[in-house]
Amino acid sequence: MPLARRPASRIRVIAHVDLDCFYVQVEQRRQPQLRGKPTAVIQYNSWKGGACIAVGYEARKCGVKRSMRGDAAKAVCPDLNLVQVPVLHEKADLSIYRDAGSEVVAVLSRVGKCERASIDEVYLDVTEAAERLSSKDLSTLVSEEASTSHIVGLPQLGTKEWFCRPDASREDHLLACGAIIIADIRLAVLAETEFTCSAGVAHNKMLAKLSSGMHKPAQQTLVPSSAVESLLATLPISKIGKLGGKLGQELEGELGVKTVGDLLQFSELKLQDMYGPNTGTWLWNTARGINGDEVQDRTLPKSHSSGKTFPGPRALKTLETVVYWLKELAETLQLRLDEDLSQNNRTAHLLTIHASCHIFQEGRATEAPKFSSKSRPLRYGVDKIVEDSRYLFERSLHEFCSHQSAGKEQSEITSSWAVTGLSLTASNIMAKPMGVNPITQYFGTRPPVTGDAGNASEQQQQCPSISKEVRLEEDRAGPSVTTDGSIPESISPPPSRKPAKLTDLWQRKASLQPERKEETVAWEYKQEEIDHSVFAELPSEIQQELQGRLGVQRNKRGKPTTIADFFISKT
Ligand code: TTP
Repeated sequence: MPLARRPASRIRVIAHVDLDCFYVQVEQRRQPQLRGKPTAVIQYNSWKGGACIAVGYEARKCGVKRSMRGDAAKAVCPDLNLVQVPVLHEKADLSIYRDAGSEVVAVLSRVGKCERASIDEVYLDVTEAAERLSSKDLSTLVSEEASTSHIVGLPQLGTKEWFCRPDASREDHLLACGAIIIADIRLAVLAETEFTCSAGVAHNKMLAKLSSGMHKPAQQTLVPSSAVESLLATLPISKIGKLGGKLGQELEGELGVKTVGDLLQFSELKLQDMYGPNTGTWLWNTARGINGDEVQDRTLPKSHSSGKTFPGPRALKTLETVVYWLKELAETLQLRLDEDLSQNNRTAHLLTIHASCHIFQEGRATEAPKFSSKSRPLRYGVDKIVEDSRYLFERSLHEFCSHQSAGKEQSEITSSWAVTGLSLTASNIMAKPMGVNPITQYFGTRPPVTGDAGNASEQQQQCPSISKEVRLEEDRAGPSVTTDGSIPESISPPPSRKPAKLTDLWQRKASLQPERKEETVAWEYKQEEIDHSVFAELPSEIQQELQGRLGVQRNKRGKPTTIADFFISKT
């Protein structure tokens, strides 16, 4: 449910930064011969050439789309380079992408409060830096990159003039300062990581997020307050994250609302009456572009996930195969949990299982309800995660199948289930309290689930056959919680400290940076053991030393004047 937060009392400058075709950029950095060539990244599995999960902009020009399978993509673009996501333990290993995202977060977090929203998206609150910049003469500070910013409601030609006009309102002036800061930090991201990103700059998170994708790749868009009404007037409600699902369908069905602007005709009271006080106020605010959500100071992930899809003939049809994969997923999840504990001193407290499941009757998939996601307190240890997730899976499966077989005699039921996606998520992550051993506190927090549900795994499952064991285990294992079923992003811990090297550009703006307290860390390393992926996570002084010793070449290429130039020069 969306939360109606009070709008901020002071003018804020918020950016949403989104990396362009992220996995493709990571692969092109690993294999520079792919730069400028049509490239797509495919998910691990060979069915019809694998699913495209990221498509480079050159490939998009040739008609390749994310929804395509590799074979279909090759058919529309024969020169397409398909790169498979790295594989570990028979499933996708996203660590290179997570680490690459962490490199970017380390750069972006220099300009203000930084919230890592997904593997390749970050919110930044740059209000303080913008306020500091606002007393300066902007005409000398607008870089070429900043002057290419798009301003909603204004022709791009006049961008620099718009930034520097003397009669600008305080709101617009701060927005211009924010745009200068964000353009510079995007250049720094490019110089230090080789990745281009796009950004939206506005007075709140909702508007910043809406605008970051308006001009891609490698560009930024500003939303002045004066443009909000016309921007929202024709914006389909599905473009607002929280209106994409059930609430959006209800608004359309019950009020005939198709665009955000359509909401303006309803009073706050009416909306509260229909959708409750909180959601009603949130809808009323959203229609006016008002959003009080704070940028959270969070560069670490909110959750860890491990998942796999089993499309078409690979669907899992027995409990035995499901448990096999739960073990694989649990191993990866436990590794991530261990890493988070040792690097960040954090522990997760909730385990959630998500699955996509279909019912087959006489060999054909039938309409079935959503397989509900379920959660329970997380116990550390692969065996315990397997045990608990199996229990949750069986409960959901029981509900799923009960719905299907309601009102039928046992002899009439000829359906079987097939799982096409499975994922485990560890969330409710908190700092380990001082003086408490977080792992031991999880051992034995409840009696282990000992029921022999394994009997049901021997043959292909027909729906009703599991119900008894599931009920048995439910009695022993206590309640579980149904969640909303959304699959959280899986992102890894970012570096514990920021790289020291700043671009020349950034040095010019050094006065804008908020002060950060440096920690003292004892760190031992062997030069030959330093892997590229951990470079950004090293203490800054060691990075500098290594840059000298290893002769890191990445940043030495000629500097493009705008990020879009760089993008074009790659193509
Ligand atoms: P997105 O930001 O949605 O897309 P993108 O970065 O590839 O392209 P764009 O320039 O249009 O923003 O997703 C970020 C990465 O997440 C993407 O590169 C691959 C991965 N991803 C998946 O693995 N599965 C998915 O279904 C989606 C949407 C993304």
